[in-house]
Amino acid sequence: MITVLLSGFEPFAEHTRNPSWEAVERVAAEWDGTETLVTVQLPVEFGAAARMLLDAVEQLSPDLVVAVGLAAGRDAVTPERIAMNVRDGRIADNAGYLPVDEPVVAEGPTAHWSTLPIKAIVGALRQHGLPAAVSNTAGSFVCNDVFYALQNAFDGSGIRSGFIHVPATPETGGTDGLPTLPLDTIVEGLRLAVRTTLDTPTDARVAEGATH
Ligand code: PCA
Repeated sequence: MITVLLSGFEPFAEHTRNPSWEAVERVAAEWDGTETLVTVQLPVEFGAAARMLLDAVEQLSPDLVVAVGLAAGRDAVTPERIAMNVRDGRIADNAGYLPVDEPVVAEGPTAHWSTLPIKAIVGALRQHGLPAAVSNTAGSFVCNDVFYALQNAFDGSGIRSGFIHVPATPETGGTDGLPTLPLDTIVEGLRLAVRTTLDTPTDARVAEGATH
């Protein structure tokens, strides 16, 4: 039995809702494959969010982990290429913590690549008429913190993991003047991203190029 762990986040900053959580819940509830999809909602807190995700990993031993977060202002579903070993908040996290130029993992490598087939995911979404693009930075806030901790934990394991940022929806709040996508579109995009990853052999990632 294949187990897929999906994470989303609680609301933060000016946003009253977080579509990353709403979408992963729906992807899991509506999944029609033979795989088991499990979801976990993470706090928007440096360190604590990553610990919660890695605790779930330890409990479930998943075959694939896809962490999802909101990137308000983006207009496409964006698989992240690279996680950086830095915490540098523009705003404080939900626990009031605002790190400046700290590492996620002391003495850890500068960065980790995503091990999701990010180009195949973008291709699949576009083929279905959904807006998608590779992103070259997950920022330096809590999403990148979780992404880096996840990739660091799985480094060399052969288990696929990565991070996808999604745009705001019209219901997210605090998005005046920013682009939004309907939640249904985000759900369909994430569903396709998981399906594509499951259907793309690990070797195909290497064939596409070592950096994704
Ligand atoms: N987005 C934030 C943290 C939680 C979320 O959904 C980020 O991009 O870091």
